[in-house]
Amino acid sequence: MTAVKVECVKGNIAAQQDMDVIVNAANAELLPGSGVAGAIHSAAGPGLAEECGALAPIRPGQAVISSAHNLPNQYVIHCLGPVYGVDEPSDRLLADCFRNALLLADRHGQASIAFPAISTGVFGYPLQDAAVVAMKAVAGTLADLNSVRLVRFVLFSDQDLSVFDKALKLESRLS
Ligand code: AR6
Repeated sequence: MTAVKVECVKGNIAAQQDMDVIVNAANAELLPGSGVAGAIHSAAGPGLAEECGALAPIRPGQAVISSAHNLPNQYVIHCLGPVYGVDEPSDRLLADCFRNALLLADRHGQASIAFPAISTGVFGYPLQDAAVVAMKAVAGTLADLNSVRLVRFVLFSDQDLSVFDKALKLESRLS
């Protein structure tokens, strides 16, 4: 097991120049959409949607990898989070997104990965609960990682950032 740093920052997931992998809060069809998916697809250019067509559809909790096209990263990992109150058990499906994305990045030998707050926008997952699920999922995956050394959560507002920061501090297995 390598030492893995986990951090939370405020920012735009599509502007993480220093990260090897960014994660998309995707829809099942891996189409551009709004929110995170819209920002990632518009920064990546139309080649991303073209490549994604062959990878879709995906199930809640699943993660698939594509190249990053015009983005400054190596790869984009697309996760379908649960729609809150519809896809059950939502906590396990959300945790699967983080775990599967981390394992996929690791299998591709990547050192750094940036996550948005999957499912907490259009999909309606309460932010505080999502933050706890995310931190537990990362902590529970650490022992299985070989190449990943930095995990970054990118939050869109100061308020969201403080919720994730608090969840990080409360997860004793994360530094
Ligand atoms: N960078 C970082 N965080 C962002 C950004 C950004 N550029 N834009 C929004 N957020 P959402 P979901 C925050 O709705 O809930 C899409 O249409 C946002 O404030 O993007 O998983 C897809 O196509 C929220 O906290 O993802 C799917 O249909 C979080 O990111 C569906 O929405 C996630 O918001 C996915 O819904």
